[in-house]
Amino acid sequence: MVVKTLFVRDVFSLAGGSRVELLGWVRNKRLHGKLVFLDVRDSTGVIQVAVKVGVASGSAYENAVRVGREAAVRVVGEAVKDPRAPGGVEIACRELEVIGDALEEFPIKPGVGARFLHDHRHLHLRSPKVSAVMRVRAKLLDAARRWFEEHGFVEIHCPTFITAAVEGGATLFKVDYFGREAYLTQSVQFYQEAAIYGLEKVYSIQPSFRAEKSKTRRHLTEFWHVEAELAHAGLEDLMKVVEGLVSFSVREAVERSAEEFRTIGRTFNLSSVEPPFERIKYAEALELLESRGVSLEWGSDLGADEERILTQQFEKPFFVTHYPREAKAFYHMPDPHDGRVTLSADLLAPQGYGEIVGGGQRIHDYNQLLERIREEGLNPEEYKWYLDLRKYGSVPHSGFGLGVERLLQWVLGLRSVRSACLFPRTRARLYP
Ligand code: NSS
Repeated sequence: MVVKTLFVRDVFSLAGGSRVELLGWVRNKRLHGKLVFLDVRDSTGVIQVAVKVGVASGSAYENAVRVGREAAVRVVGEAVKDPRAPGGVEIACRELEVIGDALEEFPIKPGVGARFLHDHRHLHLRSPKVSAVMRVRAKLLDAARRWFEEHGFVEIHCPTFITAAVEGGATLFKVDYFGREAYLTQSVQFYQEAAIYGLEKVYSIQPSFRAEKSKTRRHLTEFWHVEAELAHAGLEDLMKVVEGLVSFSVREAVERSAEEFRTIGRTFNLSSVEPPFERIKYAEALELLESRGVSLEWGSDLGADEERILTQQFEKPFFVTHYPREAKAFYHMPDPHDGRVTLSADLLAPQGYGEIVGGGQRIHDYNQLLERIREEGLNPEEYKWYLDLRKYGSVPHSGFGLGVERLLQWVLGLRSVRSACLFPRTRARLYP
């Protein structure tokens, strides 16, 4: 009889004695004399396999007794209803082939600490929880791409090696580029600004690098950055884009991931991404903080502590706009009605999570940009091509960057952005 190889998920809907074949890994094993229970996992779930003397072949029983956790196996048997089995179905095993044995005892066991898990991330990736996070991540980015495509944005791919800072020199990673000093990109913004003159609306999904020295739950040295830039757009247009993108992508990812959310143990209320998102000015944010007993000096950027306290007062993401010039990079457009502040907007996730998006309107006037570069003590020579963009048909334009791991941290309720990455990179972690 020809038996079709199935996924675990499909076996659950098949119970009733059908002959099935599965390819999976042994997650757990319980020995009860002449009966061995194996929990066999594949990418779609876990199912109990009962290997019983008399039902299973002799070699199947021997293999079940000796096989180690995380060995790769091929199981052939009948899917039968059994109310005692998790999920109500088990496989009555006939044949058990060991495809790849576990050469040593699998090191990940219940009770090992977070550090141990990160040191063994290459093995921990097999856990259903990590897989669930990666699936939600993929769905989120898929939804983001669909949103951009439906709204006329063109995906572009920008270089990683760069010659001048976008977001300040303090977090630049230096690399030796054939004897010249180069850096890893912190943001593809400047390249996107160049691209809008041909394409008008562009987006990119690629890694950014920052030599973040402090150890926090929100900072990686390599993170995935969703960035977009639009010609002929001001601050309000930009906020509409961010609002549309974030609400659509999160709703789609949540609606298509019910099982993953169950695995992770997270409930996410979709009303918390229902547009519109509130907009408050930086000055109002300072007042709100003051009312909570936190005083922040005008001009300082909101730090992690301030954002935590501020966002605890919100149930939905909200924009903080009009940051002071001194809190933002040189390219931000000063507000024509109040030169102390910029036409900038960050999107903050509620309930203590904090900033997930940073963006705003760019200076499009050549002289104004040159003046801001000089004011910041930067060398205009290093920004020559960027300044060039303001010489030929410059137009008002805006853009933003969204941190993929930050967004996932909030949506999935993760303690740290590290859990949102396959292999996180931080100051302290470059391995595995
Ligand atoms: O520094 S940002 O606020 N803005 C920019 O880089 C702009 N040049 C983007 C643009 O307008 N095209 O970073 C944007 C977002 C920020 O809100 C975070 O969500 C994320 O990028 N971000 C990070 N995530 C994880 N780790 C680190 N270190 C990090 N830095 C920024």
